[in-house]
Amino acid sequence: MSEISLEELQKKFQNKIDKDVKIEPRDWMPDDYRKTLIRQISQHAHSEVVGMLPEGNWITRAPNLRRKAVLLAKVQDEAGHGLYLYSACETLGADREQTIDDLHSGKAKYSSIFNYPAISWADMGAIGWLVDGAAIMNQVPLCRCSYGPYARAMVRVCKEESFHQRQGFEIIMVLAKGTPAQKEMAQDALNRFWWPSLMMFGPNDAESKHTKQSMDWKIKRHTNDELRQMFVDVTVPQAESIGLTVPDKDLKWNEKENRYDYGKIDWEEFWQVVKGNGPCNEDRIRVRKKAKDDGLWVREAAMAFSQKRNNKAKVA
Ligand code: FAQ
Repeated sequence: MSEISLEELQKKFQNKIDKDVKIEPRDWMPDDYRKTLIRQISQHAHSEVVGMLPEGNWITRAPNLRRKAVLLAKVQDEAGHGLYLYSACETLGADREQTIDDLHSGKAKYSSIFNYPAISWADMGAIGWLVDGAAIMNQVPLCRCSYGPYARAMVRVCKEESFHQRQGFEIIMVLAKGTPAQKEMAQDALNRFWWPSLMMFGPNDAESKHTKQSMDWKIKRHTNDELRQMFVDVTVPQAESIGLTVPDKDLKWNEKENRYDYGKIDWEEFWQVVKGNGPCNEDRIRVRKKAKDDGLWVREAAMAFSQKRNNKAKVA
């Protein structure tokens, strides 16, 4: 059988990208394509898992049984998203243990948004409405990502995120229509989560070092600024419809461009949070490490059980 040259492999790969044919785990792919996917998918997986913490804190404090059951299901969904994503990452040859160790050592990133504290029940509404809302805006286009396992994982993730977004909006809407104190709580949550939610989309296009290449490879389908703009355009009318005010004095409808103009994002704050200096960074990693240590006996027991079953099967 004749050997396929590197040039031919690259051509075949590019052909698939051009024709929107998915790249699958056993297909040849450029090293940098693989590296970019491992970076993005592992960061995404870490975000889902660290993202369980702010809401997880409120499960025991939910105001009634219905709210508790819904929040519990939502947080469990995020754990599931982490699992699909760690699995997608493994199809690229990444080692899951190593990936998680990189999170714990501070080498790997996760979304900046989860380094902000959730201090009131209204924050559960704001997280579902704004954080899941931003996540959906970013992830729906990822369902068309060129890498098959990531794209397919995103289909289910987006369905679940859309339920999360609605449950969050319902919480905030009920508070916004409640007593003056409840409305104030809802407004306060919006004030604290608005700007960090806009930061979730990443640096401005001019500062985004990966966007151009990721768009060429059809991993990303929109730039960071395009997605941020779509999020603002969809979310501002939602806030208005429930009588809340978006905390941006420069926010204005731009008739000519058919979109909102919005104020300047504090990029200094963003990079400080990404570098580990946000209000909750240390605590988030401490809790994740503890969860790994505390769960060791469960993993050992599962391995021992599986070993025992394998041994029995061999004897039979
Ligand atoms: N936080 O060149 P770009 C969720 C980093 S899931 C921290 O623009 P790229 C569900 C970036 O990694 C939320 N770091 O990078 C949920 C890069 O650093 P590196 C997570 C950030 O990859 C809801 C550097 O800055 N979603 O919320 C952030 O082209 C509620 C330069 O940036 C995903 O991960 C940030 N916000 O674009 C769970 C979606 N932004 O790696 C629980 C998939 C950028 O060179 C409760 N990811 N950086 O060291 C993506 O779409 C992309 O990776 C972007 C960044 C858009 C996040």
